[in-house]
Formats: sequence, structure tokens, C-alpha cells
Amino acid sequence: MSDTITPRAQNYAMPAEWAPHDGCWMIWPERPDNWRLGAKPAQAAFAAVAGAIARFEPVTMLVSARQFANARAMLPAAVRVVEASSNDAWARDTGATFLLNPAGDLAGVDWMFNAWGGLGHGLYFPWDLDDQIAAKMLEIEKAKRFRAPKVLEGGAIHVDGAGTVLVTESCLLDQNRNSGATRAEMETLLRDYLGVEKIVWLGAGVPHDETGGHVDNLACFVRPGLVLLSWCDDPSDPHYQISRDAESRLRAAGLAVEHIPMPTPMFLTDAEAAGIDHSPTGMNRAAGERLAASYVNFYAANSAIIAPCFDVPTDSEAHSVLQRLFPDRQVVMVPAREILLGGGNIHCITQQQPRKARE
Ligand code: KQY
Repeated sequence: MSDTITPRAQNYAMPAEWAPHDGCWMIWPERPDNWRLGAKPAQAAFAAVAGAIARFEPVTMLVSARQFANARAMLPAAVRVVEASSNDAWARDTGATFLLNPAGDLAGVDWMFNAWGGLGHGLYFPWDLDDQIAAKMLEIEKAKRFRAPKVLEGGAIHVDGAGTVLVTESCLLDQNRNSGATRAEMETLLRDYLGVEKIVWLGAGVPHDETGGHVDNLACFVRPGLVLLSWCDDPSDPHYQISRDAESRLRAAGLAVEHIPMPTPMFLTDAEAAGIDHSPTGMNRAAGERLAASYVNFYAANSAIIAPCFDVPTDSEAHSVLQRLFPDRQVVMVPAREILLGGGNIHCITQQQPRKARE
């Protein structure tokens, strides 16, 4: 039986990302054991993403006290800069998952966060400041907060706004996130906190995804009934089997599937690896590691798709696929290798706030 304090019990649900937004949240990157060269190249990339989104909707950047003046100087004037402490810069995962009820009231889920796997295989320690980000966003917005009883990240879910959610087994059944959690318990969590009815389980995420396989790097809804899947035609690549397995599960769930090519394989260079600080409590990245790149990791802003590009041959086909599937939106590609080097992409560093009813 569902708890009366859950979003579902109070008629809240997560809208699709393509529904109208009041704005977008981001977090400024600064930790030098994840972002090379003291995070300067990543800051430039985040500023470019924020600037691209700000052409279509308001953007708020959460920034540490130490970086406030620098972020303010690097960001376009249209971007609102608000001080908030964090451990890293993944607004999709540490930010609130916003909800609306039928009256258009705004609320949000504050998931428990343990850096994608806690002390087992999490990416850094501590993560206490990241775990407070969602509550701070909801406080700023004066929105009702539902603290979830389990670990989950926004990158681990994609909803169609019509009752269906996509997830991967590799993340949702990860025992380092939720020890002892069963499939049935995770389904109850999704129903209660996202207001969905149907859960479509994919298997693994894209190869080398350090979150354990977030769905937001593998597949997303284009509209209810249609999913866009990162696709690989090279049988020698591990993504070949992963993308086929995902497609058969999606079709078995009654969904239509469109493909977008996986980006040309990319690897961490010697020079890039040399620019990352070593740390006993953070990511230790080695030259030659494959980067978990995907064009599916885009942000659907009001009237636009803000998508990553990498200066590789697949970029132009990816642009065409996105423009064909979202004919009413302007597809804007932003160079995103520096974001990819930190382990994610544009969808991972953004969080939409759906448009609420005006008071
Ligand atoms: O996939 C995402 N939503 C976030 C990626 C986080 C990577 C941490 N280094």
C-alpha cells in the first residue's frame, strides 16, 4: 500500500522533459580531481551550455562561495548565479526531480544520493553537500519537498509524462545504491515518487558509463510511444549487443524505436589525463580510457534541443536525426568533450523545472 506522504498520494507526477519549463538548473564545476586543469576548460563548456539554454529559458547556476565571482564573470548576464555548496556539478543527479499536480503546483523529489554507488563503487567521498542540493533548490522555489526513502539519480530515469518510465537494471538494482532492494521495491518507488504506471526495464547502459549505466546516456523518449536509442553497428564494440538488447526490450514493451549513432569512439588522451589532480577520495582517471559518449545525453529546452557535439564524423548525422525527430525545436549543438571528460554530458549537468500555474 502506498504511503500517504508520497507524491502519488498527493496527485503529483513528473512531466516529460519536453513539457514547458520555467527554467533550468545547473551547478558550476570546480573539483580538480574530476575536471582537468583546475576545471577551467569545463567551466568554459558549462558556460557555453548555460548560454545556449538561456536563449530559450531562464537558467540558474548554483556556485560555491569560492567560485562565485569567477562564475559570474564567465557566465552570460542572463544566467542567475546563486551560491550553494556542492561536491560536484551534476544537477540532473543531485538536483530535485520536479513534479506538478493537476492544479499546476510545483513540488520535487529529493532522492537520496551516494555518488553512484557509495563506498562500494561510488565515484567520490564525501557526497553530503550533493545530497543537500535538491532540498536547497526546492527551498529557493518554495516548492513542496518529498524526501525519497531510497538512492536514485535523475539520470537513471526518463519519463514520457504519460505514465511510463525508462530505467536500467544496472542502476536501479545496484546493491551499492540500495542494499537489498528488489525489482518490486524499486517499481513501487518509481510509481510512488514519479507518478508513473508502467516501468520499462532496459539492461545495461553504454559501455564505460561510470554511473553504472544511466538510461539518460542510452535512450530517451521523443514522445509517448517513441524512444530514441544510441545505436552501434560495429559488432566488435560492446555497445553493439547493449543497443540490440535495449531495442528488443523497448519493442517488447510496445514502444517504437529510432536510432541515433553512437559517437565515433573517443578516449582520454595523455595530455588530458595529466591535467587531472590525483585524489585519494575522487576519480582517478587513466590515459587511454574509453569515454562514455552519447548524443542521447541532450537537454530539451523550451523550443530547442541543446545537444553535445564532439568534433567527430558522427556529429552531423546526429544533428540531422535530432532535427528530424524534433521538427518544432531548434537543435543547437555545443562542444562537449570537456563535459564528457568529467563522466557525463549535457543532460547530466542540467535539470528542468516545469512551468507551474501562476499564483
Ligand atoms: O549520467 C549522469 N546523469 C551523470 C554522470 C555523472 C558522472 C560523474 N563523474
